[in-house]
Amino acid sequence: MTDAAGRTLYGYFRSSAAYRVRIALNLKGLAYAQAPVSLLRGEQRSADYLALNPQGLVPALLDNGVLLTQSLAICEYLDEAYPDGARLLPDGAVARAQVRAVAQAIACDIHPLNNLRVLNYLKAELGQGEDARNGWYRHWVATGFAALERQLAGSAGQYCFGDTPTLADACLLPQVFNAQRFAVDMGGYPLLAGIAANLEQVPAFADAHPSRQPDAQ
Ligand SMILES: N[C@@H](CCC(=O)N[C@@H](CS)C(=O)NCC(=O)O)C(=O)O
Repeated sequence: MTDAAGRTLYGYFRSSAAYRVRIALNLKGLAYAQAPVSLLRGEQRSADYLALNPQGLVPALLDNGVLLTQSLAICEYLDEAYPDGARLLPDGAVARAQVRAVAQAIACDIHPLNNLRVLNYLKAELGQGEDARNGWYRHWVATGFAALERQLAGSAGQYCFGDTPTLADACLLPQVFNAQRFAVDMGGYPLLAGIAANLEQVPAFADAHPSRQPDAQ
């Protein structure tokens, strides 16, 4: 399944990594088809999908015959390959490094600890019950969000960096959505909660919301 623009996103409606890429594609104004990979049914470990992405993780993006993986790499690729329209990274080495730092704090330091396969390992291999798994989840989100709340105090406007959405915002909103699914109280992070509320009003972010995807259940 490839659309007229030759672009297909392999993802899952609730995957925060796929959600980041949907936001990036929307911000760039790039049309794409979706090929849902059900994490609930374990389709990310099917032979067909592993042939595309041996990591067995979503998202993967097929763009004009080129298969790309890793959400941050995909987002940066889109920004470089399609420089017209919104920019996910600002001009200037310092500003770019600062945006990447927030994006990576979420995508590399918070999200991987709370990924499905990690939670499943805690359950199946380490015998941890639901309360322990939820405690683990909330601990790592709280650690990461507390640091971001302080870090963004110096840069935030409507969004993470001033009043223009960036790659940092494409990572933040999905992580906040994910945290709310696990009943994390956002009251302790008023700045992050406010930015997330602002982002929800931006069409590129609203259209990427899990509830608006073809595989939403
Ligand atoms: N670092 C990867 C992470 C991808 C990732 O962890 N995807 C999750 C969904 S958000 C996944 O496919 N999980 C499947 C599993 O845990 O089995 C990226 O940013 O693309």
